Amino acid sequence: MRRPNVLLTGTPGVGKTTLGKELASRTGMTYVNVGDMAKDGELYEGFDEEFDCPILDEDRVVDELEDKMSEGGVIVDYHGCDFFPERWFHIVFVLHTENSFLYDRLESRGYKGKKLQDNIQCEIFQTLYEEALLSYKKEIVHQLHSNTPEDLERNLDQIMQWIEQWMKDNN
Ligand code: DAT
Repeated sequence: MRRPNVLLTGTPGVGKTTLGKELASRTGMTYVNVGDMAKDGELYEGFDEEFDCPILDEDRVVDELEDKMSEGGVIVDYHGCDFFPERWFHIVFVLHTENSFLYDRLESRGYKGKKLQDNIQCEIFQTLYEEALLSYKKEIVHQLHSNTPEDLERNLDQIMQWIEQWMKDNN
């Protein structure tokens, strides 16, 4: 049975991990958190002093994921999307959170100063939505509100319905 690959992207704190893990547990699909994968495998190529974070070795991430992605049924979670091969994904969801909610979530994660401001700005300017539209066909890119637990449930329902339909159409 063929299953689709789903990309969840958006600014840190918008709820990708929460949605991705729950989606995986309800569908039996495989959840991949690219940030964790990079940390575990030390897939870095330096440190960005300005943004206070390691620089992802994008080529090694792509190499390590290639086999899994070609099997299908993978949910990928990352706050970037322009370096994945376009052919990997059947649908792309960009999560969006209002600033008042996002600010609290990032603050309670320990973000402050420039890092907090940069992430809030990233969300205000819809940076990840733009990046997704430049990297994938616009027909497969969808924005989802991710402010409340009700949003989470609705997003799960919608994505599961979409997956079910995709499987009917492709098997
Ligand atoms: P991300 O993976 O995008 O960085 P996360 O899943 O770790 O985000 O979520 C950040 C915090 O926000 C975490 O404490 C859970 C909470 N959260 C996620 N989605 C939510 C939603 N729809 N409603 C309320 N809180 C949510």
